[in-house]
Amino acid sequence: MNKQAITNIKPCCIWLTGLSGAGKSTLAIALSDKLSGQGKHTFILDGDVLRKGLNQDLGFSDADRTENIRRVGEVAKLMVQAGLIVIVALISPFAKDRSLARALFKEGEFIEVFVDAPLATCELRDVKGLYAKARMGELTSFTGIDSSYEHPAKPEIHIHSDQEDLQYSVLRMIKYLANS
Ligand code: ADX
Repeated sequence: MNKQAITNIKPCCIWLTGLSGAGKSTLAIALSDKLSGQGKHTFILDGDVLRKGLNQDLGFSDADRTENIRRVGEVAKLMVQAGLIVIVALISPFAKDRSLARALFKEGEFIEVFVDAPLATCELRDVKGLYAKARMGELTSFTGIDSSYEHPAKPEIHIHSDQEDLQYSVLRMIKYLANS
């Protein structure tokens, strides 16, 4: 990937969706680092971070997730208008909510990336110990356990994070962005 290709990347919203533990935040950071290293202005909107501030009043009911995604979509839109490359990392489990977020943007500005890892893999990793808690009934409405995740039907990019090397996935995303 040459510098010229990266220079051509326009302000946009890269929307990473997938199960908890699928690797959305890791990908967001790696992509942001790569773009920032080439002088692009990026910002990561990560569910775990936002739920401690802007969205601290929200839980994990379907309605609260819808509101979470709506707010993040609106913030991302403003940031794209300000000229940033925005990387969103949210489970965003429901197709309807994701398409409402997409509808906020101009054609081509919203890039849905399905960060795909099997539930069994995410559960085995269990980085935050939340799957174990959900299995024991200490956490309810947990995505993949007792709350559903609707796979994106036609994501712009589909990443098998359990099979692909991280830097290869970053390269795939940058190639897509540079050619769109
Ligand atoms: S979303 O469904 O509304 O898009 P979001 O990405 O903001 O979710 O937050 C997900 C993060 O919240 C998970 O990575 C996990 O750390 C934490 N979390 C806590 N409770 C739950 C739950 N019931 N379901 C999913 N994630 C949860």
